[in-house]
Amino acid sequence: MRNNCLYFTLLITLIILTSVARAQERISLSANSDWQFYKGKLSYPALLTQQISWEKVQIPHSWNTTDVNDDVPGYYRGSGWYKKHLVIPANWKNRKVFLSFEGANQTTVIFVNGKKAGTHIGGYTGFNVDVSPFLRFDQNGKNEITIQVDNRYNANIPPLSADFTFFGGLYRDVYLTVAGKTHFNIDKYGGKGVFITTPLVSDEKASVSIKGDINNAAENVTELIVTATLKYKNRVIAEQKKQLKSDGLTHFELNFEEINNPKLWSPTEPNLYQLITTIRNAKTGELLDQVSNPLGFRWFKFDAAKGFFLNGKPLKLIGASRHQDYKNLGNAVGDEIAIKDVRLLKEMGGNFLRVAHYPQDPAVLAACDQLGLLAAVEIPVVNAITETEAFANNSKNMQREMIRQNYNHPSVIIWAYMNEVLLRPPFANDSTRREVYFKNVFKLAQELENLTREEDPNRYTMIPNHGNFALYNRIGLTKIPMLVGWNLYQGWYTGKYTGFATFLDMHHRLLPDKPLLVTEYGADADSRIHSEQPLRFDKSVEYAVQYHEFYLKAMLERPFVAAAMAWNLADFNSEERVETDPHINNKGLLTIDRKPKDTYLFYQANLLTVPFIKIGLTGRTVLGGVADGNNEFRQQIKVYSNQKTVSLAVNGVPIGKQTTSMGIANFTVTLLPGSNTLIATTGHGKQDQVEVVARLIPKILNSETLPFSDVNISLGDTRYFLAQPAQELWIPEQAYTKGSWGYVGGTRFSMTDTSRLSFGSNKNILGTALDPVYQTQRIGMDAFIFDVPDGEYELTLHFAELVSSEPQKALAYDLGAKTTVNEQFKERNFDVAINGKTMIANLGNKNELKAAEAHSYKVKVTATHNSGIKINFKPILDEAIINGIQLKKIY
Ligand code: GCB
Ligand code: CA
Repeated sequence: MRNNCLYFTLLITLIILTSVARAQERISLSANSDWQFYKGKLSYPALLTQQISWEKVQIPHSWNTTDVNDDVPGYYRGSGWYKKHLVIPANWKNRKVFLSFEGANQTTVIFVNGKKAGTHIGGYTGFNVDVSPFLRFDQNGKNEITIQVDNRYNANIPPLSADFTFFGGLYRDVYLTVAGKTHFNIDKYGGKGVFITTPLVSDEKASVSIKGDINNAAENVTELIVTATLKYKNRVIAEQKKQLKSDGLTHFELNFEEINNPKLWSPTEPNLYQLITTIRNAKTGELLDQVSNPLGFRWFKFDAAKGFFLNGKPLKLIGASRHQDYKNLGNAVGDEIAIKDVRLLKEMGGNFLRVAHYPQDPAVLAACDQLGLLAAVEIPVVNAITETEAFANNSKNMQREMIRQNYNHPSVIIWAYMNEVLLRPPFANDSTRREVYFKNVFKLAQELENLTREEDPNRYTMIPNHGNFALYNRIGLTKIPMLVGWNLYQGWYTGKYTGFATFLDMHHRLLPDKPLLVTEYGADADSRIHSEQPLRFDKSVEYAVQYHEFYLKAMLERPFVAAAMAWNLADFNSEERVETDPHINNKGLLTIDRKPKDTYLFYQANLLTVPFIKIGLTGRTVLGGVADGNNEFRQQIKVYSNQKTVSLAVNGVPIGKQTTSMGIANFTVTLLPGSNTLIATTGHGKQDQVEVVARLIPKILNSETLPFSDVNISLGDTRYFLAQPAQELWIPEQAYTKGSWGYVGGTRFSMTDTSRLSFGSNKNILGTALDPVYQTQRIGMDAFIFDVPDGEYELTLHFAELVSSEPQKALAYDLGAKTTVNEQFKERNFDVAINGKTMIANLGNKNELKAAEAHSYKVKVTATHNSGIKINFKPILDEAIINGIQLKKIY
C-alpha cells in the first residue's frame, strides 16, 4: 500500500514535470494573417490617429507587385506601414517573446504599444526582435504592433544598384518565437545560437562538434544541463550532456568523437540527421529551451586543376542561380515557390544552386538540404560600393547574419560577397580618385574575407567577378577569396562564344592555383520569340540554346572548371530593363511562371541519367508561317534526349531517326494547317507527344485550297513572335512576289551603335504589349502589297519611332555598349496611301509619332476588280518607316 502510494506520488510528479516541460518548449508560430497596410509618408504614431485608409493584407506582401510591370518607368520606393493586434497568451509573461522576420525590404522599424522595440537594416536577412519588455498582459493580452518598412535608395545599404527589382515590404514570413528566459542565443544576428560542424568525416567515421551560446536572463537558474541528441530516422545515434554554470551569456561546447559508418550526404543520397539540443535547469530538470537542426555528413574540396570533390569523388557542379520573385507576386512568394524552384533545379539534373544575389527565404536552403543540392550564398554588394564606414558596417553585418543564420545547412559550401563590384566604377574622369576607390573596394573585400573565415573556417569563400580579368586581377580581388567566380557573357553582351573558352584557359594559365567557377553565363530568351536564323540579341529561344550548348560543352571539356551556374533558373523582374518583355530579365531556363524553355530541356537531356525525351517547343502551342506550294509548312523542331538516337513521327507518319549531339536532335517536320500530332520516341520506348496548331498563310493569296484569312507581319524582323494572351502569331517580313505579299524596297532598322549589335531597338515601346513587333522596323519602303482576292478586309498599320533626339542610356549590364548612345535622329514626315487614297497624312516625329510610343491605325479596305491591297509610303522629309502590318479578311 505504502509502495503504491509512493508510486502514485511519483507518477503525479512526473506528470507535473512533463507538463511543465512541455510548457517551456520553444514556440514558433506564424503571425502572417490579418495585417493592415498603408503606403505613404505619415509617421508614427500620427498615422494611427489620422483618417487614412488601411488595406487588409496577408504576409508575405509587397507593395510593388503591379507598379513594376506598367509602362511608367520606376516603382514606389519609400515607406510602407503594417499594423495588427497580437493577442499574447498570459502564460508567456515569464518568457522571452520575439518577433522573428525572415526578411523585410529593406529597413524595418518595429513599434509595440507605442514604443520602438527594434530596427533592422538590409532587405535579405532575417532578424529577431525581443518584444517581451513592451508586451501588455492586461486587456485580454491585446497588443498593438506597428511596423515601418522602407525600400528607398540608401547609399549606405547594399545593394546600391542591381539588375533586379528591389520590391518593398514584409515579403517573407513573420513568426512569433517564444523561448524560455534561458535560451540558445538567437538575440544577435538572427542566428541559431547552435553551430554544428563535422570536423572529421570519412566513409567509416565522423565526428561532430556543437558550439553555441546560451542567453540566460532567468534570475534563479544558474546550473544548466545542455544536451545534444543525434538522431537518424528517429533513432538516437548518440547523446552528450554537459552541466555548466550560467549567468548572462554562456558559451558551451559538446562533441561526438566517433560516429561509426555515417550515412553520407550527397546529391544522390541526401541523408539528413537531426540534431536536437536542449537546455534544462540542472536542479529541477525543467526544460528551458530546445532547438532542432539538420546535419549532413559530407566533406568537400576545390582543386584548381581538377575541380570539385565531394566525399572524395570528383563532381562537376552544374546548376543555376535563383532570384526570389515570381510572375505578378514580386518577391512575396511564400515558401511554396521557393521549394518548387529548388525542386525544378533538381528535376533539371542540377546539383548546385547559387543563391544570388542575396540570402533568400530559409525554405530555399532547407529544400537544398533535403533534395541534395549544394549551394553558395552571398550578400547583396553588387556593382559598386559606397566608401563609408556605414556601408562597410552594414555589409559586414549582413555577412555575419547570413553565416550565422545558415551555418547548419549541409547544402552550403560557399559564402560569397561582392558581385561584379567593378562593373561600373565611379570617377570615370579622375583616374587618381578612381584608384583610391579601387583601394577601398579591396579593403572592404579583405575585411569581409577575414570576417567570413573567422566566422566559419570550414567553408570556402568566393567573389564573383564580371569578365574584366585584368582589372580584378590588378585590384587584387582574385587574390583575396579562396575561389574565383566569373560571370561571363561572351557571345551575348560582347564578342563571340569562342571568347568564353579563351577566357577559361587564360584564367587557368595566369592563376593556376585559384579554383575557377563560372558563376554566371546566359542569354536572353523571350519564350514568345523564335527564329530559324538565330542572331545575337534577337532574344530568340533558339539563340539561347546555341549559346548554352557551346558553354556547357566548353566547361565539360575542362576539368579545372569546378562549376557551371547558368544565369538564371527563371526569368525575373528587373524594373530598369526595357527589352522585348519590358522590366523582365529573360535569361531564365524557366519562364517567370516557371514553364520550361528549350534551354531547361537542354540541361535535362545533358544531366539526367534516367531515359529522357522531350520535344522542344518552349510553350509554343501555335506554329506556322507561309506555306509552300503544297499548302504545307516546313518547321525546324529540336528533340531533347539523353539517348543516342531518337525518332519522330508527325501525324502518325514516321519521319526518321536522328542522332543526338549534346542532347539535341534536329528535325524538319512538315506541318498541315490545323492540329498536328508530334511523337518523339527513344529506343527504350520512352516517348513525348505534343499537339500543336499550325497556322498557315497561303503562298498565293487567292488560293482556293488554303483560303487566306489573316496574317500578322513584323517588319524588319526575321523572328516569329507568339503574342499573348490571344496566341496571335506574328511572322517575319518577306519581299513581295507576284500573287503573294511583301515589301517593295527599303532596309531593316539597325542600331547606329555598331559596337552593340542590337537586334532592333532596346527601347520599351509605350502603349503596347507588342514590344517585339514595334522594336524592329523597315525604313524607306516604297510599298507593301497583298495580292488578296476581292473582299472586305481590316488592315492595321503599326508605327513607332525608334530613334530619339535624346541620347539613349544603355543598359548597365550590356557590357559591350557605351553608357550612352547618341542616336542619329532625323526629322521625318510621310504620307501613307491605301489603294491610291491617302489615309494618313504627315505622319512624323515632330507630331504624333513620338519616340518609343506605339501608334496604330485600323482601316477597313474593300478589294474589288482584283485591286488587291497596296500600301504606298510617300516620304516628305527623310524616310518612311513601319513596324508591323496586320491584315484580316472579314468576308
Ligand atoms: C550579370 C549580373 C546579373 C545580371 C546579368 C545579366 O553579370 O551579375 O545580376 O542579371 O549579368 O543578365 O545581365
Ligand atoms: Ca518562408
